[in-house]
Amino acid sequence: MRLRGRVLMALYYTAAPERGRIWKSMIANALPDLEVRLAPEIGDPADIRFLAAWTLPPGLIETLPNLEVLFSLGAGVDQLDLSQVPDHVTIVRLIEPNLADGMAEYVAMMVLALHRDLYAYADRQRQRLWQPLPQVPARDRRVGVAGLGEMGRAALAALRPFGFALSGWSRSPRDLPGVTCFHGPDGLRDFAAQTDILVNLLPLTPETRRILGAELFGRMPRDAAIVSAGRGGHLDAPALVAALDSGQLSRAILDVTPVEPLPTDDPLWTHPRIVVTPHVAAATDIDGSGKAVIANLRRHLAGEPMVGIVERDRGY
Ligand code: NDP
Ligand code: OXD
Repeated sequence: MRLRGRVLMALYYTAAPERGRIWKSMIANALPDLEVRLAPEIGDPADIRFLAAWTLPPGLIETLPNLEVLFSLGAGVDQLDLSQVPDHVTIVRLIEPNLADGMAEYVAMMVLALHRDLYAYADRQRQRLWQPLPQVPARDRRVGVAGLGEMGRAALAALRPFGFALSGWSRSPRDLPGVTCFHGPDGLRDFAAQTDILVNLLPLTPETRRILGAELFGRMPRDAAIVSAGRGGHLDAPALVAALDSGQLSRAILDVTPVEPLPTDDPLWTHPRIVVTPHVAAATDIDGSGKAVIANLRRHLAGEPMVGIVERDRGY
């Protein structure tokens, strides 16, 4: 594709600069007329039409008068301060198959571990206790996924072959084969009441902040468990500890925590019924994400709609 005039993209790959270099060469090969500059060497800020970043350095956006598109380097956009981004700039989140595949693996691994009492047996092993637990058939285990987007649907597809009783919760009504779907705040009550293992794959928005809290836990069946791989801001950590300590919840698996990295003295590390993984459920694949951004740049430059445009009023 030939591009008209100078078209520039700045990459803010601050956490993993080598990834920026790989993307730069991928984009140069795919779109030779697009000049990519790696931050902080972005040259004249007025040249920049596209920006890719995980987080935004404060004040950066206002120095880019010709910015058209901001690409999030992740599926979520809450880590970008959207209030900094002028209305005319389109915000695009990352949608690519490797991310969904990684999430599907993580959710399947953790739901099976809870369903088959892996952590209870690990506790018993430490006590040298040869003591079987009753085995619950998958059809009697109710697994509910909060968030029926790219991640939630991939997780449900991975869980389906095991025969779990599946349900899901979203903002608007959804219809997924083999999944009992709930939506909206009223639907959340019914969804929670019939969920033994709740998998959180929501985006973080003002409506979903601290949604994993006392009210939701109290509505779930006693002894239920949660797997949270959305965002740490979804969790009310003291409420989780209280629910675990009272026996309302049996276990929690947290891939995301209110503060990341989780401070070494945080009680979530040492709670006997919490498992923490360091935000690794679905790692951004450098090749897949580069290809997804290139495909969107091609669409945009051809005047076609991009995939993954964020609706600002919804926050995701
Ligand atoms: P999508 O935008 O595709 O899906 C979001 C889903 O959440 C939709 O089903 C949406 O409902 C639902 N939702 C949003 N707000 C509400 C609400 N207020 N009430 C009920 N449902 C709501 O996002 P993805 O599936 O791609 O990603 C989800 C999140 O997963 C990301 O934002 C990120 O935080 C997290 N993530 C974590 C990773 C990790 O490694 N831990 C990796 C990748 C993503 P509706 O269908 O009606 O729009
Ligand atoms: C994402 C993430 O949003 O990795 O992509 O959390």
